[in-house]
Amino acid sequence: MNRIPHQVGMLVLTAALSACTTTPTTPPTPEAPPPQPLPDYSGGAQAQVLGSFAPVQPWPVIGVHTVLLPNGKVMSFSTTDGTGKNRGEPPENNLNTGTKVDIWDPATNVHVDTSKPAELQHNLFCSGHVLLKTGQVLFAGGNNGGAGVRYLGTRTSYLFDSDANTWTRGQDMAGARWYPSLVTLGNGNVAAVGGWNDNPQSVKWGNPLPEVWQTNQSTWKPLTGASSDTFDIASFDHLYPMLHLASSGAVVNVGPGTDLRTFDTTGVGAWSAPVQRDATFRYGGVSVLLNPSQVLVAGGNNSAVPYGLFGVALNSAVTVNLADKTTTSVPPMNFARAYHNATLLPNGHVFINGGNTSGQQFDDSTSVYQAEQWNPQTNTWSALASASVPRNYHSTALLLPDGRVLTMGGGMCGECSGNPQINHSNAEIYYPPYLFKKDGSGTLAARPEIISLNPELTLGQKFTLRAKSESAISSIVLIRTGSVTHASSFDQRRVPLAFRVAENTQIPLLEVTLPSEANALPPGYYLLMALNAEGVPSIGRIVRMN
Ligand SMILES: [Cu+2]
Repeated sequence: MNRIPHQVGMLVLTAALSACTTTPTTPPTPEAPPPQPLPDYSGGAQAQVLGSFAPVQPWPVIGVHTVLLPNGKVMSFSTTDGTGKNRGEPPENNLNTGTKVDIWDPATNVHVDTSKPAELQHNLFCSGHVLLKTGQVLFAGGNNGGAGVRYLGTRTSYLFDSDANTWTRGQDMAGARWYPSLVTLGNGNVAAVGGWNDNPQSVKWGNPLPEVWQTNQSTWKPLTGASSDTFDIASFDHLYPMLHLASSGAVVNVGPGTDLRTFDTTGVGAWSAPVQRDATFRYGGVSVLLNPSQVLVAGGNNSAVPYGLFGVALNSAVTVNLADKTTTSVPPMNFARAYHNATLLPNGHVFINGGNTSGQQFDDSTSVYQAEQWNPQTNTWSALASASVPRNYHSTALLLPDGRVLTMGGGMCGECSGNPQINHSNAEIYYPPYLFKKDGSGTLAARPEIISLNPELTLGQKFTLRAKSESAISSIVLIRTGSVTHASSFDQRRVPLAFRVAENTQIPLLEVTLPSEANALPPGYYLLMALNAEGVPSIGRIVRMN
């Protein structure tokens, strides 16, 4: 995937701003260079149904955290020494040791070690992170070592600029966070919620005070009216809480505890009274926004104890209506899973991989190798291909611009009780069924190609693109660029777009209309993909919603 050159982006932005939003804007010429097609790949006769995992490839880090950058490259990182060996050290030993960071270019398969201990002096292992509308990645909190039976968070924030490859320390937060979640709001600010504090003496371990990163000012604003202290019983919902921006503009917490709560981020902030989602804790489960008012919550460990050490993995799944906070059961997954990953695909299916059935954190002996997907249209799960490597606690999955899913990591267990082989510094790239011809040949299908595009978009705007395709384009979607860790995919969102054929020429000109609601399409970066009549997606072009 080639990046959008900055100069082109600026020219296009100027053009977009000067154009009336009610008339189609003209695609820029010359357009950004088109992305490279995938090399030949054979997935076997079943690939059109099951998809296919490519051979395992080594990875320079254990991919505990991963972020798709605006240039189409993939950042992944783990703790300082790459194994987690020092993750339980006391703070004085663990501070100022930096983070091991890798940046991988899917187009060339080249890795670059981007660890910069002079600039990044803290351990971002166990932080929360999202890609801001500015193009910088925001990191909040991290690992400040262990204290007795538990870990401590950090108050630090960092910004990574992928143009300059530089790290900048941001304003410290009011409180520390280990395992926080971040969620982007409709105005482009980012709420940071939960995580454990940095006070070894505290009875309650969770950080009860949400804060909002004010993107334009680069400052944190504590939301003093939204203390979650009252529901901090076992700090359970402070460990990577499942948060989603609803169409109302509020954030809804759908887990991993049993309750649903609405979080109003305006003014000083407020939490609504809880409503029960279902009776089971779902630590290590996944939650996926299906549309602006509905979330799928699947699997997890049914343990009321933080860390989920004494539960058992669940196969059950529910959907939650974010508007009225009602819960509906959906059929169970094919496998019970905890610490799995969920990835929204361009066709709207939810791809699930990894996890184990025991629900024990570093247990590879009960790994689920077979992936599966949920089709929200038919409300059914279907089994997919099997991976070769366990992907459990500390594994990640990320949709690549080319429509494949990068699955990696797992482990990072420190001394691992003498079992270091559960540290998986490798990756397997999954080719979903839509990439293959439907003739049983196992070879890659011809793909639509977006050949002309304005990479800077505005809410409510109509814009045009040209898409080359052997069959008619059936859908055009935006998928938020991914930012994943600990079974959480922050801000994951897929937005189908209305479009019409404006010029039925050999390479048709399509006029696309963007939603006008910022809460349905928050500012930031998305993959724009066009799917043909057979459901084959184009390679995604990275665009920015302003
Ligand atoms: Cu962790």
